[in-house]
Amino acid sequence: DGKHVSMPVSGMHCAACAARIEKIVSGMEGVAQVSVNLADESMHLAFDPDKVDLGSVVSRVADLGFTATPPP
Ligand code: 9UX
Repeated sequence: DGKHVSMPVSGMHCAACAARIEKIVSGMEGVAQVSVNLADESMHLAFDPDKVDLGSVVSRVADLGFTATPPP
């Protein structure tokens, strides 16, 4: 059983930005599903908290040049 979370993502300027994030994050262990919305500047994530933590996701997104802000 997994968790779902939505969070803001800043720094995206075109659809390819969103696609890059989806491609990389969806390949991470423990991530079941990821959907990035360019217009909303948001990301929805389904994940297994036993296999991946949100900090790792945020870090990978940062490596791509974007800022994801998880809920506190
Ligand atoms: Mo679009 Mo995003 O040309 O880094 S891929 S702005």
